[in-house]
Amino acid sequence: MSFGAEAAREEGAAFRTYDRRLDPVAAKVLAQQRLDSIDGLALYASSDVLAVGWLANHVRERMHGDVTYFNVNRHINPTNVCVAACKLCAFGRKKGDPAGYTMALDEAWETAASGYSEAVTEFHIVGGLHPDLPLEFFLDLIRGLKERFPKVHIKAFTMVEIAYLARRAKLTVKETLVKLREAGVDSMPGGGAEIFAARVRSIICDHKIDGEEWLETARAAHQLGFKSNATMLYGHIENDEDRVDHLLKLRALQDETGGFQTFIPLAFHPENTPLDHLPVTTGLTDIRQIAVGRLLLDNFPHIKAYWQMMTPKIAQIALRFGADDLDGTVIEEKIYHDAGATTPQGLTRKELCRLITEAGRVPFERDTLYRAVTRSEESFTVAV
Ligand code: V47
Repeated sequence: MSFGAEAAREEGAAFRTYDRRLDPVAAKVLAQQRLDSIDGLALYASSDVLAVGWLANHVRERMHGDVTYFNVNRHINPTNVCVAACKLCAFGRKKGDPAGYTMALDEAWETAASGYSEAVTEFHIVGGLHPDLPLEFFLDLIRGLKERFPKVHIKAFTMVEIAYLARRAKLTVKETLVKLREAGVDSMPGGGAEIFAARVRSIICDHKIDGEEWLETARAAHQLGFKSNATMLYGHIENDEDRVDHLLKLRALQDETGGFQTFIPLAFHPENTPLDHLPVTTGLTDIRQIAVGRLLLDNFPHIKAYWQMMTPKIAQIALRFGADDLDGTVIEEKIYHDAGATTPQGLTRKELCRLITEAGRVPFERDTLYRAVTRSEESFTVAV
């Protein structure tokens, strides 16, 4: 007897549900037709979460078989000083707060070098909207990293940070992006998208750029040839309509630019935030969010179960509910740990491979652009 994606296809595994509202959704998914907002709402409302997961897994296996991606990365958060004071955030500090920090350039470069002996292929760099650090500081930071680590891909700055840096430097977003590219930025992470709905945004992150500007900044980055990711923060005060609206806006931009690589749903962690009266999300909500993301975002190549946010246990289950990526070793995480996360600070390659293999999937070490990484001792080669 054989197992895995191919075996399931050979055996003609059939979709079954006791929720009749899922039948038209399933018919579309199996016929590879695009889902609409009504379908999205049915997926969120269905109590048959296993059926929702089956459909998402079907799409995931159609796109990737059993392959499951991970990378060896290091997070660097140069500063937590931030002018935005978002209610969703436990990481940011006002200027002058004793708990605020800002790395000197040397410190940031040393941080990049510290961690595992495993050679990282990606630096993931995000931080607060610092009122005093000019664009030039960040350009020097990136130039210094490229000089010291020329082989490492630099995935840096959310659309929110880019829009802020542009405004402070009195440049257009495009001019700012060109400068960042010249300094060595290779792609952008997906943060800051939160939920696009203005009603929700005005409560959870009222000082951030609005949803339109986030999308506009991502559009500009994609037009310049950058790849980026996209996130959605769920599990706070948003409703299913807001989630569907968010996903369909991402899908529409992806139709236009093709610049998104990966969708990463992020569960809200309320601890140490002004919204700490809200409950944490449950495992089923997290799993369903992965599945709905896979089903609505038919033009996104990858869906990431970010283990730091979901816990390794739920992320592992997500690999059978639509996710094909676990993110990476991370090494040191601040944003979720300030908000009460109890996950480890990092995982080794071996631990990530174990999670993937035990889920019946095949581990694939990727670089940021999803190319295969092959290793010998401490060095690595990217297959191009
Ligand atoms: O933008 C902040 C979120 C994001 C909280 O692109 C919170 O590969 C939950 O974007 N509870 C930053 N979420 C993280 C991020 C990310 C992570 C991993 C991989 C990638 C990628 C991107 O974290 C923020 C915000 O949406 N966030 N505070 C909180 N209390």
